[in-house]
Amino acid sequence: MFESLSAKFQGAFSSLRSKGRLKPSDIDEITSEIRSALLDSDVALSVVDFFIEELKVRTNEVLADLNKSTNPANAVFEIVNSLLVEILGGSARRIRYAKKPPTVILLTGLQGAGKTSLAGKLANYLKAQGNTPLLIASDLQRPNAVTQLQVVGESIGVPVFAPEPGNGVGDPVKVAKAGLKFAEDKLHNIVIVDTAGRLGLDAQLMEQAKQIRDAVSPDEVLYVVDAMVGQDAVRTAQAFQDGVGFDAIVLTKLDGDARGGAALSITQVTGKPIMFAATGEKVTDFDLFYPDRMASRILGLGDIQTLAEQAKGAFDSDTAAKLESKFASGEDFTLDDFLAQLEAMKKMGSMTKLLGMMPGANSGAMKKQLEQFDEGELVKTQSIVQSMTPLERNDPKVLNGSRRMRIANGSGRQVSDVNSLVERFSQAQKVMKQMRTGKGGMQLPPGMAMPPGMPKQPAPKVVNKKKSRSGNPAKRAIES
Ligand SMILES: Nc1nc2c(ncn2[C@@H]2O[C@H](COP(=O)(O)OP(=O)(O)OP(=O)(O)O)[C@@H](O)[C@H]2O)c(=O)[nH]1
Ligand SMILES: [Mg+2]
Repeated sequence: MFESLSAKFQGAFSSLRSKGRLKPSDIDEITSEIRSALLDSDVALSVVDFFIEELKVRTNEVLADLNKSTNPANAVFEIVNSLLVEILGGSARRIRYAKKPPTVILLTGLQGAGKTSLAGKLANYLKAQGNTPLLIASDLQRPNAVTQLQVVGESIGVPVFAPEPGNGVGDPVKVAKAGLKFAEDKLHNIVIVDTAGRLGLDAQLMEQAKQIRDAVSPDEVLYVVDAMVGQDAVRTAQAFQDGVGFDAIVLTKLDGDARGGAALSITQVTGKPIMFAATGEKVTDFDLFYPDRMASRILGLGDIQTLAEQAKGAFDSDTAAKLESKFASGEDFTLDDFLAQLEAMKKMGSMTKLLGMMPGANSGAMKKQLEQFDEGELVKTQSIVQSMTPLERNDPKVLNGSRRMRIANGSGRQVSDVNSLVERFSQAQKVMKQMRTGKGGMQLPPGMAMPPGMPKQPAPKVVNKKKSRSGNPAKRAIES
């Protein structure tokens, strides 16, 4: 998902980086490229207008400073990053539990949005957190909707409250109420109410959802939306907001390859945060949504924090301890550490998904690699790093042209592959450094040593105000 948006952003920045000092016309150019990238990806016009207006204001405010910074293009990049984080809701939001259990979560959304699947994914996640969820089948519209939820419930070991079989069409509002009573009696601390969807918006659907809402007084109404739906997504979300109201959004089908920009617009348009993301049909294809991590992915920096959390189990304790002390002492994350990550990842399943979180995953060389992923490709990526000397891995700045050529030859890759790897790596490294020194603070997963991918807070407008170490900013961009 978001590959084309990501590729366009990266293309725009790659040409900006080649410019060194920036003139107002360069800013105009990148602004217009970003505008068309957003529009082409189906981002809602109002959101594009906001984004571009803010981008112009923020870059203008700091244009003089931009050219004093070590890397003017990166300063613009940071502004775009912070704007992306902003339209995605700023900070992550999690479920608010009721003071007096059960916490009631109501799922709404169009037909086929992924509500029933999400009910299972969410219940599975909450159960793993030590909760005792109950699923309530309040979709009595489709004949097999109840059975679908029962099958999901059974597969994850979560009970499902459903109307007695043979009860005809039944009344979903009564089922919801009875289910809630059942949960109170049986001391379930969370209930998840699955409701019926319709193909399009209709008054009856809204009315039924409203009645269920009023019957169970949910603590959280989640609006489930298929991220593959195009521009209609925003209009439909607004209609649901007016009709039923919701507290947060769940994006599903993020594993698809549609443009997805409309889904990215819903938060800005409705003012509601995205809480979860579904990335496949399996019950475990479920992630908490982090605006900063998503922005990081879209900008081609990958999602090293999620990667780190998932790779946690794959690191042996020695490597983990080494990385932990390294991170604590403020030492740079090096290509050797990167190599250790790759080795650890090899021990895990779903390599494509994991690699998709790597810096540059959506850029030319690596995107192709992902699409045609096989174990041999991973070995080649590793071989680029392995073809480097210890000095080069520790300090990629020494990688001049002839060293890069030697590495390309040694690893059987192109120099451009080496360049791309080094460039993405050093960008990610910088962000990690900002994380460590930044005000926002940082939370590592318990026992985990890996540096995270992006700041928790939106990045400051211009983060890089240091004087250029090299006189020529373009040269610095290549050097770094
Ligand atoms: N690839 C992919 N498929 C998904 C995802 N979430 C749901 N699906 C599939 O989408 C289809 C519809 O999902 P459901 O959960 O039944 O959708 P629903 O909103 O409950 O639909 P109705 O009950 O008809 O309103 C199913 O085939 C799911 O397996 C996802 O994140 N990725
Ligand atoms: Mg359903």
